[in-house]
Amino acid sequence: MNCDRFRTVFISDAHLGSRGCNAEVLLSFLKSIDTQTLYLVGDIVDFWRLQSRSYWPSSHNEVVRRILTMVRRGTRVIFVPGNHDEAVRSYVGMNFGGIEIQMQDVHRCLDGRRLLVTHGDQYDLVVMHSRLLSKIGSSAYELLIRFNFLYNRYRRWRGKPYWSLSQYMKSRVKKACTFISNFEDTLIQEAKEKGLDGVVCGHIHHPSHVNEDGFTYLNCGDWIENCTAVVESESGHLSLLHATYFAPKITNDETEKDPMSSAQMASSFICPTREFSGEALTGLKNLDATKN
Ligand SMILES: [Mn+2]
Repeated sequence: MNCDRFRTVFISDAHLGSRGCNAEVLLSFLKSIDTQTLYLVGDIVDFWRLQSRSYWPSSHNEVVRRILTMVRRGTRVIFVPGNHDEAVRSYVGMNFGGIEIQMQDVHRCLDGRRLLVTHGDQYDLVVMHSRLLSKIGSSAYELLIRFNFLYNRYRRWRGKPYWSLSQYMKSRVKKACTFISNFEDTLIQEAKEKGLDGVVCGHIHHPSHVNEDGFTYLNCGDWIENCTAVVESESGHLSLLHATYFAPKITNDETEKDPMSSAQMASSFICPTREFSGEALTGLKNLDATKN
């Protein structure tokens, strides 16, 4: 079988066991690749969903079987659990059917660069906050309105100007909008503090490839909406791959410092028997056009 060959493939946020998972696309992607190492960067199985409702169609089972087949054929598989499969975190350091479980890992690229591999939820303070908020419940809002009234009566008594609760809430929403960039910044900071050259993560379902000051941030995206994977080619080139088109989709071309052209990239990724179809090329163009 002709396969696209890689040195390393990173996937995250498949959410097997949930209805949103594009298991068929993931399965055909896994069948079309041959990689030395496969990183499962968390939220591969959605245990949260499975707890409330059992949903496990055969295609989801096929994905698991495919991964085990890859192990048997010599692929090193490392599973870095996320928050939806945090139950697996109890087994860190163990090996299941050849799949190594790690809390985090450091991947050494062919060119010597070292990348932190982590799901990323540990650095997501917003998720922790929103969990807390949902526990408090909606009655807290009424309490807050009451507090606002009493607090402003106190301020008036002290001769201070009115303090606006709604203005405060608006500023909080604005902060939520900068959540993605905060998440990226936190992870970049974390990897820099560890003396590493980059980070590969998932969790926020936002595929991304940023090269800045010699530092690389890569987010695997997900298999619900994006169907993306981070790949390291056999020549050591890192990129973000859109699995639907089985062709590399490079983001942030202007920040991409690698001298390899996208045409060269394409020829190195596409197996000789599978040519670029006009449709795939149009698809790629459309993807680029819709970006931003
Ligand atoms: Mn997650």
